[in-house]
Parts: sequence; C-alpha cells; structure tokens
Amino acid sequence: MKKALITGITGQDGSYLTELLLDKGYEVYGIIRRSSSFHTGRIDHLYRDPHEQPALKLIYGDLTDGGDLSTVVNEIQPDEVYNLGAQSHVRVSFDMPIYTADVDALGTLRLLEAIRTIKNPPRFYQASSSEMYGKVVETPQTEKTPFYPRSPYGCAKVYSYWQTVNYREAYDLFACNGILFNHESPRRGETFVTRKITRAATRIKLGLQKDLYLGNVDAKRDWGFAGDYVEAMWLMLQQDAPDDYVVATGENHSVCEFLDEVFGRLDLDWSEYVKKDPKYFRPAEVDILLGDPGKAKKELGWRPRVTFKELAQMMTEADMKLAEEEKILKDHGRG
Ligand code: NAP
Ligand code: F7E
Repeated sequence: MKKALITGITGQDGSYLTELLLDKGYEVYGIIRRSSSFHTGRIDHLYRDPHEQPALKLIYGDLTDGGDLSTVVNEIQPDEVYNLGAQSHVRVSFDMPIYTADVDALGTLRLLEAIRTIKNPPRFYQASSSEMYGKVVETPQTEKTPFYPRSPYGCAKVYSYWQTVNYREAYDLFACNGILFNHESPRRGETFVTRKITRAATRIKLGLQKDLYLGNVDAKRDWGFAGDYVEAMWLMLQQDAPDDYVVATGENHSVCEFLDEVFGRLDLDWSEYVKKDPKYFRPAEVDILLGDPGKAKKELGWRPRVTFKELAQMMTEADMKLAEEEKILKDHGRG
C-alpha cells in the first residue's frame, strides 16, 4: 500500500485529493493545525470513525514548525508528499505578508529539507499558482512564461516554485510544480469570489440576505473544478521524470460573467444587489489570467471535465441546499 502525506488536508483541494488517493488504495496521512474549533468539515465524511477508515490518519503539525515536519516525515516514510498547506487568500496576504511568507515560502523549504534528509525521499508535489504570473507578460500563460507576482502571496509562491526546482536539480529529488489556475467547487472557502457569489445569490433568493459587497468585478480568471485539478496533481507524481505543469481550462471569464451565470440561473438581476466595497479591492490587482494546459494534456493525458457553466450550476445548487436548510432553521426560530 502506497503512503501519501498531505499538508493542507482540511482545505478544498486536500479534501478532493484525499478522496482520490483513498479510492486508489493509498494510506493517507494528513497534517492538521490545532484549532480551538472544528475545522475538519471538508473531510469529516472520510474520517467520521477512524476505525471505519483506518487508511486515513490525521497528525498535528504546522508548516511553521520545521522540527515537527521532520519528525512526521521520518515516522511515516511516505512515498508521496503533497504540499497543499498555505495561507491561500491573496487579499489577506497584503494584511499578513510576513506570516504568508513564513507559511507559503519558508514552509515549503522546511518540508523540502525534511524530505531531502531521509533515506528514501518521497516524490514531492508543490501547489504552485497562476498568481505567480500576476501582471502577465504574455497570454496565454505556459510553463515558460516569466513570473511577475503582484502580491505577497504570489511572491511567496514564486519562492517555493524555485526551491522545488532547485531541490530537484541539486538533490535529484522527484519534485514537481503544479501551476494551477483558479479552481473552485462547493467546498471552496466562502471568502473567495465564486463561492462568495453563490452563497450570497442563493441567500438573497430566499430572503436571507439583502446585498452583496464586492471589489473588482472586471477581473478575469481561468476557472476550473477542483475535483478535476487534484487528478492532475496525482498524475504528475506518477510520471517517469519530475517536471512542472500548467493546469487550467484554457478559457477565461470575468467576475461579472460569473455573476450573470449565477444570478441569471436564479432569475435575479445582480446589478440590483451588488455594491462596491473598497476593502475588497487589492493594493495591486491581477487583472486577467488565462492558462495553456497543452503540456498537461499531452504528457499527463489530463483533461478538465467540468465547464464554466457546469461549475456555476454545481456551486449554485449546493449553496441553494445550504440556504434552504438555513431558512428552515430561521423559520423555526432557531436561526
Ligand atoms: P484552502 O482551502 O485555503 O486550504 C489551505 C489549507 O492549508 C488548509 O487545510 C489550511 O488549514 C492549511 N494551512 C494553512 N496554514 C497552514 C500552516 N501554517 N500549516 C499547515 N497547514 C496550513 O486552499 P485550497 O484552495 O485547497 O488550495 C490548496 C493549495 O493550492 C494552497 O497552497 C493554495 O495556495 C494553492 N492554490 C490554490 C488554487 C485555487 O484556485 N484553489 C490555485 C493555485 C494554487 P486550516 O483548515 O487549519 O486553515
Ligand atoms: O479573487 C476579484 C479579486 O479571491 C478572484 C486563490 O485560490 O486563486 C485564488 O486567488 C478575483 C480577483 O481568487 C471580490 O480582486 C472582486 O481579481 O476568488 P479570488 P484569486 O485572488 O484569483 C489563485 C490561483 C490562488 O492561488 C489563490 O490561492 O475576484 N474580486 N470582488 C474579489 N475577490 C474576493 N475574494 N472577494 C471579493 O469580494
């Protein structure tokens, strides 16, 4: 049985990747942070009873604690390590640049050091990001496009990208960068724009919310489905040689188009509800991203399956169920 170690297992991608690896018969170890409240909602369905699911094990740890990462890696001796843990919110990275660098940049280095020093180093996946292209120097963006990050988050991810390349070249590690463009799902964090929109639109439809406050609605992103993207992560670690790959749909849309899609589906006109709030604008914005997934298609045989419209529909339907449950509680005086 192969062993995989995942940082960021409680996040959106961690939960889909865990499902995929358990399905493939892996033993999965996840590093979780200690928190004063429960934050395992996305993986509870996989872990409700550890005796029922002995193939999934959670261990306390943190990317800011290198000693602990070393101990965990030494104890588990994993075959594959997926580094998905991060302070992943671009806007928040402007408020917390040093913490973001500690987790998203130095955290990767700590993990690379931990795996480099064991006898049989595991294969390593680094969650790199299209945010590294920032103020893009060419369109569409490929594996060869130079980086121009526009946020503390983007800068930290560029650092981790190069450390991953460097450990591959210097120590012959099987280390890969997945340069993933935005990917969403019903499990997306509620402060990212797609999920913020589907949550708000469905709550507005049921009279639970009046307005939706947003920032730059002209920004364009290449949005795919997270469930499709974790498959590309796994495929990268199954190749004969390590390499870096862009994972994207090759299509982009504005935030306005996403609003059209979601509110339109609910027979609502978003312009009646959406208000601008300066706090959601960023000191430096990434206006437009568009990925070219040609290499991943050709070499990994990977394809995005869910379209933009299907993604909007999937997220709207899932959030409508949540809004309906909330409404029932409210109507019964428990909301
Ligand atoms: P997410 O939902 O925000 O999940 C982030 C995960 O990292 C959570 O499990 C979080 O744990 C964990 N984490 C945060 N700080 C940590 C620390 N100090 N030590 C250990 N774990 C920590 O992010 P996601 O959307 O799943 O993204 C997964 C990865 O891909 C991230 O590295 C992100 O930057 C990158 N990425 C995402 C996208 C995208 O569009 N989703 C695109 C490109 C790259 P808690 O539950 O305790 O907060
Ligand atoms: O913003 C605009 C915002 O926060 C998308 C992370 O997963 O993908 C994600 O980063 C766009 C931006 O994602 C609001 O200004 C307008 O132009 O959903 P987002 P992101 O910044 O692209 C990359 C690939 C990652 O790696 C990151 O980890 O939407 N926008 N109004 C807004 N964004 C938010 N969050 N909230 C608003 O109210």
